[in-house]
Formats: sequence, C-alpha cells, structure tokens
Amino acid sequence: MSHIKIIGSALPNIPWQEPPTGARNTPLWRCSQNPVIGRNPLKGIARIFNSAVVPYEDAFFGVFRGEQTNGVPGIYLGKSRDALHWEFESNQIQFVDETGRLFMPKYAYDPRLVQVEDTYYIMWCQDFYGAAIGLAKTVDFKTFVRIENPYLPFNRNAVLFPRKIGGSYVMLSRPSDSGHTPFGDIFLSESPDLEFWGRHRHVMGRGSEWWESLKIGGGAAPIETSEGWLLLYHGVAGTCNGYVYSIGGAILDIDHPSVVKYRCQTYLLTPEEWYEERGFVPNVTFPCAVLCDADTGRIAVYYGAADSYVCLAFTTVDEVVGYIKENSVVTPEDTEIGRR
Ligand code: BMA
Repeated sequence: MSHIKIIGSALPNIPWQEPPTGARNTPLWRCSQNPVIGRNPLKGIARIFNSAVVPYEDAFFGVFRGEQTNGVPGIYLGKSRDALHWEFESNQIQFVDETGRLFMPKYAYDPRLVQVEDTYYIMWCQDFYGAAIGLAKTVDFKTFVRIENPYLPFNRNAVLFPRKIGGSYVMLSRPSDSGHTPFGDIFLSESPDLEFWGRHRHVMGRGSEWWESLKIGGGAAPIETSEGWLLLYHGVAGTCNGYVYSIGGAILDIDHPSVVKYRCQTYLLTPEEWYEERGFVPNVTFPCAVLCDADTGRIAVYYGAADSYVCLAFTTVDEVVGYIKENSVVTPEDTEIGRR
C-alpha cells in the first residue's frame, strides 16, 4: 500500500514490472523489454525517441519524435492498447491554425503531451526564428489546432502542469541560446488562457552535483502527490567525450511550484545499458512522460535513450519520493519564490 498519495485517477492497466531482486543504486528500475521502440520503426523514419503518452478512452495515445531519413524531426501520432506496442500513423501530425488551415512547423522535436481538464496539449521545440516552443491542442486526437507560440526564442523543454494552479495554466520551460546550449535553468510562467504568458519565476538552476552541473530541463508532466509536485527532469554533465543526460527528481510546492521543497542530490537513472550508452547520440536518458496509477502508486516513466529508442522504467510514488527526500539538498535559490 502506498503511504504517499498520487492525486489522480486509478489507471490499473499501465505497464508494470516488479522491481528486480537484489541491491539497487537508484529508485527507478528498467523494463526488461527495453528498448520498447527500436530503430526504423516506420517507413522513412530512422528513429523514434523522446516521446510522450497519455491514457485516452480505453487505450493509450502518444506523440512521438520521429527522425526522418533526411534527419529532420517531426511529430507522429501513435496508438496502443498496452502502452508498450505502438501503431504509428505514417504521416506527421497535421497541425492547423485557428481557421483550420494547415500550419506545420519546419521541424518539431521532444514533444510532451499533457491533459488539462478535457483537452490534451502538445508542446514541442520548433523553429520560430530560432529554437522555441510550439503549442497545440486536441480533444479527439484527430484535429490538432496550434495555439500562439508561448515564448520568444530561445527556449526548449516546455512542460505544462496537468491542472491550473491558483486559476492559471502553469508551464515550465528552459530558456537557452541559439546553439546546443551549454547552460540552462528551469523557469515557470503562468497564463489565464494559454496565449498570454507572464509572472515568470525561476524554479531551479543547474545543480552543484556533477551529473547536472551543465544544464537541466523539464521532463515529464509533474505528478501531483500528497508531498507536492513530483518533477522528473533531465540533468546534463559535460565530459571530455560530450554531454551525458541523466534523470533527476525534485518535489515542488503544490501551490507555489517555483519553490523547490526537495531536490535529489543523486540522479534517479543514468546511462548504463547498451541502448542508453550507444546510439545516434550516446549517453542520453531523457524523460518525457509518465503514466501513474493513483490506487497502487505505480509510475511508469517513458524516456528516450541515446536519441535512438523509447524505453521504460518503473518506480512507485513511495519509493521515488522517499528517495528524493532522503537524498535532498536544497539551496536558497531552490527554495525562494524565484522573482528578482
Ligand atoms: C537536447 C535535445 C534532445 C536530445 C539531447 C541529446 O538538446 O535536443 O532532443 O535528446 O539534446 O542529444
């Protein structure tokens, strides 16, 4: 039984495996079927990774980053009964503007998918005279209507909270520069209508620990728990052989989520398996989505591996929140409201 509660719906049919026996260094354990999506999954698509899923009706839908054979990423819709085996649409999601006219981004990557009330929102990184955030909504996974771009360039890793807080939509993002940013902190912004964004707050900076000392970025949509918002994010180390992306965890204040209550000093998962260490970009574990069952506290984490695969890891809310609290170190910059 779970002592820490996930505030949400029962979802008994999410993918799940019991933890392996024996000692573990971290509270996440990998799915024995990893990678759950392999290479060349679709004609014209070399790799699918960094993708997000939600439950929808009696199945699961996902938005998938598909790297086309010309190297340009786009977003593809996938459907699954078990959230493990996916059927993909062969064409990219056809985004339209508010008048119904086709309105496609030049490229689109790292999509997140978040349900707020009856609507599903997709946020991704795209060209807006530089890398910035794209935003769209759907209610039926048939029509995808783009909303005004929320931020100026340069920005990446936008993640919406799954409910309004204090009457506003709240979204995390990671402002950056035009290149493959060697810096970056997580901020949040509020909006009354998903079009006008303001009340920007600093949430957390890159950490003092080596694994997240270069930059960080939001990962999966925050999970509402009795301890606060559980945020799984990515933290990046710069090594002599390039960047290494690990998965980190923090708990944000439930009413004022720019306040970090707990922040785990150690990573929750780091590249260790062949499919994380070897691929198009080696040494990447990049979380983009979670599926949670409020009844059992089970959490399935979807993460991209080595910019080549989609993988799954499991944990429980008790184990992961307990671990984050036990290993938490917060600085005054983490715990302040984040306004200067
Ligand atoms: C980041 C993003 C991710 C990617 C990662 C590692 O900047 O572009 O899509 O997984 O780099 O290449």
